[in-house]
Amino acid sequence: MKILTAEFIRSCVAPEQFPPGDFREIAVVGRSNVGKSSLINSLLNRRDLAKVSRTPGKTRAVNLFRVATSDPDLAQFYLVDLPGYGFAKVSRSIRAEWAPLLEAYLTDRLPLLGVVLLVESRVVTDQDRQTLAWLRSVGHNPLVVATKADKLKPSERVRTLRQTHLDLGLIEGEMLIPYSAVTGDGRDRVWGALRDLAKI
Ligand SMILES: Nc1nc2c(ncn2[C@@H]2O[C@H](COP(=O)(O)OP(=O)(O)O)[C@@H](O)[C@H]2O)c(=O)[nH]1
Ligand SMILES: [Mg+2]
Repeated sequence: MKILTAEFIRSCVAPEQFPPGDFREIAVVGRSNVGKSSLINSLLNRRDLAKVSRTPGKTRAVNLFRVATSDPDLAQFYLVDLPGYGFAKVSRSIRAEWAPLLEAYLTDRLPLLGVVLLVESRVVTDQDRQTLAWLRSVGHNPLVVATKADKLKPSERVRTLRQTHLDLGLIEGEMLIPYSAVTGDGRDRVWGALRDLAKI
């Protein structure tokens, strides 16, 4: 499968700014700094389409990227970079402003085809578990991806990923895809899962 085009469309800070539902959408969710923007760039083979930040909590908007692929099932869709949760460095009032946007998007958005939940390999937080539970409670079955897999020592990789799977409360057979935006590890598996999602 080829990425034919990938372009930034817009940053939305209010539901009125969401597109009219012309294409299906796949949203990327996860705590701030987990690697959402890096995963989007890596999936799309682009260096800095989505801004990668060293300061957690900078992305406060819903950022839409339109992607055209050579895959007939996926064809064109929006990849959606959502604001991260768990931003220690952002004030409560600012956080209160965009949590409703995030919730509204994830519960009411008709073109939303699927959700990719990112967690960091080895570092599962209560907020990750709560987000997974909340996503399920509103009817999503997120594809769970463990980012920064390149940071794992090869000798510990299998054990650590199994522990991450366990810490998330995933059950036998539920997928946890290790991913590295640095090496491209997991990229094919994630694209495969997105294609499967589009077939349904
Ligand atoms: N080693 C490693 N670092 C990563 C990876 N993905 C992201 N990072 C780093 O983690 C930090 C946060 O990444 P970013 O994509 O901005 O996270 P976001 O806040 O979830 O969008 C940046 O310093 C990235 O360079 C990865 O796969 N491997
Ligand atoms: Mg980001």
